[in-house]
Amino acid sequence: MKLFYSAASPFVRKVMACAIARDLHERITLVTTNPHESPPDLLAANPLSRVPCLVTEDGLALFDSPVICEYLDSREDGIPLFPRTSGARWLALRQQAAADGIMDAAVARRQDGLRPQEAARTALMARNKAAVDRTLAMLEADLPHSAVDIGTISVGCALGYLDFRFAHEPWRPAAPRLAAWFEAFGREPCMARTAPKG
Ligand SMILES: N[C@@H](CCC(=O)N[C@@H](CS)C(=O)NCC(=O)O)C(=O)O
Repeated sequence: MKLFYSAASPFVRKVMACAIARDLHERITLVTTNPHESPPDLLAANPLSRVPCLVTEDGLALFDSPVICEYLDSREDGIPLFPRTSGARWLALRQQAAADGIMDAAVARRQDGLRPQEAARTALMARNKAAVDRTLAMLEADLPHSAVDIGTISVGCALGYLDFRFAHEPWRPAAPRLAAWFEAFGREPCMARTAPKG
C-alpha cells in the first residue's frame, strides 16, 4: 500500500495510528507530499488534493481518513477499531466526528494564521476556535474510555495536534479530566509511535 503523507497532518497520524494498531504499518510505503502544491500524482489519486490518501495493493485510491481507517480495520483479523455492537459503535463514531471537527477547525486556523490578517479571516479563526473549545468541553464532560478504537485514536490525534500547533493556548486547565485521559492514552504504542515531532 502507498500513503500520500505529510508528517505534520493529524489526519495522517490518525491513519498511521490505526495502521500500527492493526499491525499493517510495515506494508505501507510513505510518499511525502505537500497537498498545497497539488502534485500530479496526488491529484490522480485524490482530486481534492488532500492527504491522507491511501492507494491499496489493488490500486484503489481511498480518502478521506475515516474511509482509510475503516479500510485498514477491514484487513486481517484483530480487535476491531470500529466496534460492531451498536452502543460502542455510535460512541466511537461520534468521538471520531468530534475529533475530526477539532482537527478541521485547528488546521484551518493554523493555515489562516500564516496569512495576512483581515476582519473576515479573523472572524473565521475565532469561529473555529470556539468550535474547538466547545468540543473539548463536550469531551471533558463525556470522557473517552481507555480502549483503542477509532474514537479514542481520533481524539488522541486531535489533542496531540492542539499541543503541536497551539501550545501557546493551553487547553488542559479547562479540561483536566480529558488531560489525564490524554496523558494515559498517549502511552498506547500506536499513539506514542506517531507523536508529532519538530
Ligand atoms: N477530512 C479529511 C481532512 C484532510 C485534510 O484536511 N488534510 C489536510 C492536511 S492536514 C490537507 O491535505 N490540506 C490540503 C488542502 O486542503 O488543500 C480527512 O479526514 O482526511
